[in-house]
Amino acid sequence: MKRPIDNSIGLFLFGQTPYTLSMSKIDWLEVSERIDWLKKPTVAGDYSFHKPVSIQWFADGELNVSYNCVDRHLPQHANEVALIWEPDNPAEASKKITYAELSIQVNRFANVLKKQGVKKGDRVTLYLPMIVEAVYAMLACTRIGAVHSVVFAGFSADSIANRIEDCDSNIVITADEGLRGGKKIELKKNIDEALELLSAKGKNSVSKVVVVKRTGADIAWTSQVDVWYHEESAQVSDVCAPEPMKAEDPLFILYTSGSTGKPKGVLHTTGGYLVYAAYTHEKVFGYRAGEVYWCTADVGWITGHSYIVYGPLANRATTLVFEGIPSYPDVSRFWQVIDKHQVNIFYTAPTAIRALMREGEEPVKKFSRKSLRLLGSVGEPINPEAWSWYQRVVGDGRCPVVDTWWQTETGGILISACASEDGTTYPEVLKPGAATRPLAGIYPEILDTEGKILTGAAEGLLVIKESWPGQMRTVYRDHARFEETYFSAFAGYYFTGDGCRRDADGDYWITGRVDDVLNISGHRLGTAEVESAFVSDARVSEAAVVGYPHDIKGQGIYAYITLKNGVTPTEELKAELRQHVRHVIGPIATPDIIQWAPGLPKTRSGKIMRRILRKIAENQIESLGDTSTLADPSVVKDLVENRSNK
Ligand code: 6R9
Repeated sequence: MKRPIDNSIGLFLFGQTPYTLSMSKIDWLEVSERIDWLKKPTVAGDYSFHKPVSIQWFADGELNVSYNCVDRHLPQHANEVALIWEPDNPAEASKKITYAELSIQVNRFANVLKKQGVKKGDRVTLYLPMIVEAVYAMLACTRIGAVHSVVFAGFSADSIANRIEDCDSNIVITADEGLRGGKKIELKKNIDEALELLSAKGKNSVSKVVVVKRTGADIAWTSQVDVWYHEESAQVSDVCAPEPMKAEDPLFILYTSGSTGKPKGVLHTTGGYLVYAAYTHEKVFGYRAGEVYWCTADVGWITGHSYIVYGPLANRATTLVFEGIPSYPDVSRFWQVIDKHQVNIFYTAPTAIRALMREGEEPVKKFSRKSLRLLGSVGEPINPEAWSWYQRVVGDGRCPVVDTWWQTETGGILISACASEDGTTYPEVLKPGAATRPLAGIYPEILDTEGKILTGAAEGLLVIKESWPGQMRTVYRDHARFEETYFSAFAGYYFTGDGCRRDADGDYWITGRVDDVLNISGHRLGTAEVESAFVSDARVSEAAVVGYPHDIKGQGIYAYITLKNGVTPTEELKAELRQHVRHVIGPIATPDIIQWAPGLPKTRSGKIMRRILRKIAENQIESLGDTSTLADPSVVKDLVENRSNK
């Protein structure tokens, strides 16, 4: 997919020199004034999407993120509620944390980290359930200039170990156990196991594990390493001066899956990210003071970072932190929480909507949901049926539904319907399934595979032409991978990895990933990661993994497995392999379908032809396409006959 030199776009290719942008319709410096700077920036964006790729925003500015999310609200609004915490079990008490209380907690947490030796620039790994301490810990890191890496609490010990090793973290923050859907998750045990794995490799950089008490479970304890958060926090002061940070100092690393190799550490920096998270939270949700805002994501994903923590708190919102799941104790849980806390803005994922839609309208109608004003969707394409149900049943036909397209890499929403200038209305007609329009300051293009710009109504590959403040800056410690992944397919553009259609009205419809990234229930997963988990079982010779359409998850995992000679293919072995992959990556990677494959369709040069495997998994065997270039076309016949998705 190399883009040939094309004079119609020569403006950006000419001389391949970096340029500073002055033509955008939005004045980003003016937008940057929404946050408090210790030193106001005098420059907005300075970037080049040509190699060497470099992206900077507000570079001469200085600020502190926790100050912006907490301290600056104190003089006038200390007693307003910052966080509402709703526990997994509705019988347990919820919590309301004011900005004054949040300030005390963040300062304390920051002092605990300092006491454990954390310094500016150090990487701190967080492996926490959805408890208020997760928010305190993130903000505490930003207060002292430490870089957090939040690892989703559903990931396995192996996955954590890889992430700790990659960013060389010296401190881990975890909890004894997590609670989700009434089930306990042994977080501390997973950390212990991860550190053992690292020690065995001689790669254990972690000196301290700070443990938050959530369930009070009996856990293993290593006294030189482990410290209880509640004991440490009782011994420190609740005053910790915010560290002045440069706009381009690293803020956090978040690992995400790509099409090749191991997950990459997406690096976001301080000033641009915060400006963009706050700006988009206001534009898209039209947040008004006093409203209760609820994003159901987990802080382990980018949606939790930008739209549970940083955007809402920078905007002095009341943001709801939910520990549980939509189906526990029953499938009315979301609607019950909405009534209980009088939620005005509700932001969730299509997979949850589809699962709840299957339960019918009755569990929704049991609750009034009168407080709702706006509904949002994120994480994967939303099918029109789910969109319409969300709008008609959940929103009683009176709440607009905004479908927000963005990525870990983009830091915040790039394409979505937005509130009107005064924040009160949304476009009259919102199309079910369309992400609609780019936000002000965002310049997408649709390209064909040759890199030609498609104009008007068109379908192709989605790229972004100009930088925006929330854009990732690099892959942590691997800038070459950053350039290769995002800027080499089409010179001069950020390539999103998504397919997209623009209709005659100019609305954008995201069609899904065009690379080897799966989207399972809104969670990103690389096929290569799942394949390498399979082949780490000694009985597996080769594995090829593809996605297939799944009613609830959006996409399911379909695996073709070739066993080593002499290994008998049995149903028990399938169950064991499924369990093995769960253990290596985490439950989100549980394969849905395993098909034994005596051989895989390969080209003569040995490359697996995934196109064919995808068609078989989708049960579209009429359109397998040309199989004549395969080294052994007969393997396809066997795979088709024995396919498991008929
Ligand atoms: C925010 C988030 C990013 C990928 C992205 C795309 C898919 C996200 C979407 C959507 C269609 C939407 N995606 N939102 N597809 N419509 N509204 O989910 O980040 O986990 O990095 O996933 O998710 O394929 O490329 P992340």
